[in-house]
Amino acid sequence: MVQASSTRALITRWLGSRTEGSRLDPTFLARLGYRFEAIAGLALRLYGPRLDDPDAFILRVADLLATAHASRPPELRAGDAARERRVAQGEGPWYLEPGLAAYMAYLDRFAGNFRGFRERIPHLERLGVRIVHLMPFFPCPAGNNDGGYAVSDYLGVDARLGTVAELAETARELHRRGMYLAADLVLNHCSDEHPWALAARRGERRYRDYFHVFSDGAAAERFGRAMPEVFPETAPGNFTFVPEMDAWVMTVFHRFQWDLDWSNPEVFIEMLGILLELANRGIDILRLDAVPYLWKREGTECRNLDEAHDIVRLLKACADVAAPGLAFLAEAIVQPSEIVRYLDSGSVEECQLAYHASLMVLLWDALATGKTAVLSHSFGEETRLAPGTGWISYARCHDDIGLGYDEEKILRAGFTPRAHRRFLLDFYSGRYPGSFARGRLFMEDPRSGDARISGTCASLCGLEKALEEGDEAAADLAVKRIVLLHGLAASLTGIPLVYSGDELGLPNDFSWLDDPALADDNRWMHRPRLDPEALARSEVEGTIESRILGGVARILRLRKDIPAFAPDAPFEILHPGDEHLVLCLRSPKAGAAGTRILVAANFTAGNRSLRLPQVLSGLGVPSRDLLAGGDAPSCLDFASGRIVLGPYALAWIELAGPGRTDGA
Ligand code: OTU
Repeated sequence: MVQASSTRALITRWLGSRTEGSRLDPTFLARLGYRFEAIAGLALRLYGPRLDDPDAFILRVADLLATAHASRPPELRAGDAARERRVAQGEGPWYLEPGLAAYMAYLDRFAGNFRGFRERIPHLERLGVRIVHLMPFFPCPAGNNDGGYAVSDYLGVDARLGTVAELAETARELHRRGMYLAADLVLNHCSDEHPWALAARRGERRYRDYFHVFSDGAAAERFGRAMPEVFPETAPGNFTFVPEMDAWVMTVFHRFQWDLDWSNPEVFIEMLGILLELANRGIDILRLDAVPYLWKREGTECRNLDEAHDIVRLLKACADVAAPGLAFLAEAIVQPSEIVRYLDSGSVEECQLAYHASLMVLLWDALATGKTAVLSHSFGEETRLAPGTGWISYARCHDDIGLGYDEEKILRAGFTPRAHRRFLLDFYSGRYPGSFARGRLFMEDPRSGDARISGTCASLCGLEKALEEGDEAAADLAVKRIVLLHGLAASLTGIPLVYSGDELGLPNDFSWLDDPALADDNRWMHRPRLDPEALARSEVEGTIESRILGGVARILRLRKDIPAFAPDAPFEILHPGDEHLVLCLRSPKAGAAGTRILVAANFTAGNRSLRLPQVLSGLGVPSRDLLAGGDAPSCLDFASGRIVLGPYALAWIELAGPGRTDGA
């Protein structure tokens, strides 16, 4: 281990080795000095045993940081400084700025390409989102490439979508409008057509070592024994036999996605260089794809291992030196207690944002059952976060909905876990009698009976069925459900995220079945193209599209100016004694001005009434419903203190007067 004193010696040695030593940017040097010990410590912990010359490795990392910082465009450096200033002045990190909302889209499906994207920005502004996640836009193999998550060149741009220059220009354009760009770093695996994989196939030792390769099939089998399968139906097993190499390569996702061996320090150096270069193109948030899978150890599930966390810490410490404006978003769709570990990481930071996968599942649970016990009892416990971190709260994304929550919570809510799971799968695949949903099962595993759920928000909420049956009342309820889910994502905690097409209520898209490259992956049913006609209809008052877009936009607009809805403002779930309602008390952060808000949601198609003084005893006096007048209205009667929530209504009741002062 390098000790503190030798750390200083090492940094001095490094400065001496740089010809431009004296010309290095002082801010850069200050940042490097501040992080150097953490970087050296993590690098040695991860790679020490594999390094002949640990000092040389650490100096290489420092070199990379210096080079990346030197080529960081001036406007991005100015942005870094502004973001650091915010924090220094006590305004908190930029990505937790109150009012931010996010949108995610496949560039081709949303706008054709980077050039078309520019013309779609007004749509995003109308919706009220300021963070845009453009999903993988990198070169990838033709045919099945897992929606671009099989990357063949991390620093290129898929020619069908545009050029590297257009990517940087898109980032600049977004920044000019006060918006931010999020993009993927697909760091667990690359495509089997990536030059590293091609070189490994040719037998180049250096590159073979970039992957987990087993010449002995039995050894691979042993290694994988405890590893779960991500796509059991279409990509069973965790290894693929590669004839040219006469060996088994680890492929946890698809056979064309080769897992990188992050225990190899050269893989770390490669990925760090890529990360810093992407940051220099103006990306503000890097979504760390499949981050739980980074480290593998025989005999384990090869998920959520401590080393995976150390890798993220090391990457973040490095990014903080060369591109300190950059935030990491953890894509860790794992158990709630494991997700928070990517955020709450002790003294060295890890990710700043993470998908609130548990909230997402809990919302769908409540919608199917019409009961909120599982949500109300689980949500709070899993959601306490470290300062400076926040959730991305969402109803749908491009992936399936997995039902991976703790069985104990289901039991506590009075359900039998197995039967409950079966019910949810039947409900959302439309098999359950009376179900309004039109989804499909994804990755059904006949051995375990497990499956996940595919379908767009609208189709799962009943819009597809209602329109097909020409049932206006049912369509009306479906619209309310869609707005309710987005409204809760916008007001329970975190930063709300809208998945492209959901703001227009786009139904399942069955064209995926006609494309052989997509046909075995039904997640494509909920990745519709942004239909220009639906977009046009959204501008016509009274249409379904305008009601959904209008409803969601209104919620995002109103939320923007409510301090209690800052992403990291406190919340508390209240238990109203009505199993069909969710009640959540939001308070402005300590020291911030603003009133408390009671978020109230009805998960049934009927009216529910509630006596507020009872649930609010001592918490404050209801003054008005900030959402009143919307699509699913509530009715607040001051005299009696009673609120009537209409079908699937959401209310934001502002509280005045006496109340507890925690957080306020
Ligand atoms: C991610 O999802 C992406 O979001 C998917 O679109 C990709 O197919 C996949 O990675 C491979 O790149 O299993 O069902 O805990 O759950 O990484 C989706 C994280 C997935 C995994 C997640 C993965």
